[in-house]
Amino acid sequence: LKSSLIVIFLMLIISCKNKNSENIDAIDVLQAEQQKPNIVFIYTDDLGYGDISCYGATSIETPAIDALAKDGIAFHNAYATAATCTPSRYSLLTGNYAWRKKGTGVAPGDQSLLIDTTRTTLPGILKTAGYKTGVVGKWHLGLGGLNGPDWNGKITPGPLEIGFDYSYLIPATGDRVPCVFVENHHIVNLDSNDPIQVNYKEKIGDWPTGLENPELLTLKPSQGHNNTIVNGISRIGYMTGGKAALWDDETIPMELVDKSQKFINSVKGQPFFLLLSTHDIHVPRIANKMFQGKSNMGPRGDVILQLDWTVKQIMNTLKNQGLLENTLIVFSSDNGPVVDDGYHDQASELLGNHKPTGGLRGGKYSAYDGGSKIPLIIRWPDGTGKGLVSNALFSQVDFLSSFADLVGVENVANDVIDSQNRLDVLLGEDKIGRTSLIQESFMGPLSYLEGSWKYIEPLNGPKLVPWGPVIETGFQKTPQLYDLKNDPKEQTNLAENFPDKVKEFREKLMILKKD
Ligand code: NG6
Ligand code: CA
Repeated sequence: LKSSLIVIFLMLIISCKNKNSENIDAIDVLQAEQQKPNIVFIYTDDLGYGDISCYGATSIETPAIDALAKDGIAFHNAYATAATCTPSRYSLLTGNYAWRKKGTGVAPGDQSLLIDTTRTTLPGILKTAGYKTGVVGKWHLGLGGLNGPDWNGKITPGPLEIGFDYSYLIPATGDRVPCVFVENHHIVNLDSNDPIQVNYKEKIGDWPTGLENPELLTLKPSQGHNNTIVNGISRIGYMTGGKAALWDDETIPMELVDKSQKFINSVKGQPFFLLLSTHDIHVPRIANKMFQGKSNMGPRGDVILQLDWTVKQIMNTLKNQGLLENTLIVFSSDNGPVVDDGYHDQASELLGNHKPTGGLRGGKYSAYDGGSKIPLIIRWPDGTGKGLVSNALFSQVDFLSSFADLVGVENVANDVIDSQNRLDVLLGEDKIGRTSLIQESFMGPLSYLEGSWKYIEPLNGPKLVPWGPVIETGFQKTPQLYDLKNDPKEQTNLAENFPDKVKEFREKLMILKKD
């Protein structure tokens, strides 16, 4: 694909010379722009390494996602940069590890925009290269200036100020207020006679809360999530007003597919980049009627089927528009899986033999691989690497520099510290990939991966996620060292056997932290 792009550019130059024209003809430029592949990046929420059938799940079928893997490359050694959402997304969009910036842990729903509007971003780079850029779905990177979002006015800065041309957002997460969509700078369907108010410190207005009125709940919280009740579900944070703007939990995926289709259809004569950031399979897991009870695993399984439906709809849209031959599709997840993440939705009771992490240790929040080793599938439009399984080491922080290369942006500014150009990995040509990478756990230690070694820095803290989900955090007072090749489940701590390695990795991590 890289070489075919070069050929197209050469042909363009030759055709210009033939015409003996000094200025490149505008139509030729347009044609060259159109040769750049569209990019559809489906970024799922909390989907585990073992949650889909093409990554080994046997209790659930995900045919649309499996088809992507069959026609593309499935990466089995790829990592989100963190074990929670906000830092992973921050890295994807900025090309930097989030722990470099304070306050990039799980963001509250009234967080101000976490990405500096002056910095290099993935959508910004693609925009420079002639792409029309859109983001649809979960944002969770904050909105608005220092005082947070002006919910009843113009909500800015946000995605449009960091390189997106269009946005249709769940501002934070499905379990955080306000439960409304934000399109570009405004809440959708907000009635000015019923202004919206949001508060993350204390109750605001008179809407019932899960704590005070549990009898009103259709889904009961298991941890936290007992503030304002919206659609029978109590959330994190308090809100009141904006009734006409409230989303319907059961149709969120349909809404996101619809807005994605509209964005795709709106682009004319330009390549496009669509970041479709699904709410599935995050809590609250409210499957549409089409999927309720269909997985035999309860809502968590049902929303995996719903996610597969989303992928199918997007693929059908691309096919029907004749765009499949010129669209690169990426499918991945922002962090590892969690079973009970705060609501009694039978996820544990009905799990059966299903292993969301595919057997990896830990899960969402954790320093162990279950926290940030994620499925990653890339389907190239020309069939490059069709059916390949790659074990090359890859980090999502590398998309920025890799896509910059793909679209012909040669110099990425030096505010991008961590993103490496790993286009050859994404093309399936480089089978080794990164030498090393860093994983960020929630509240806790960083891990340093080099080759098949993994070092987890020593840090004192609770062994299990303190608020409920039975997940090992990775906190340990002494260093941990695992040989992932022979021990992918991180069972045997080899730190005492290899003190030199521990010392070497500790120093390397320290140097990287200072960069
Ligand atoms: C936790 C929430 C969890 C989820 C997570 C963020 C509780 C008890 N748990 O604090 O439900 O919202 O934050 O998930 O409130 S993430 O995928 O967006 O990072
Ligand atoms: Ca997440």
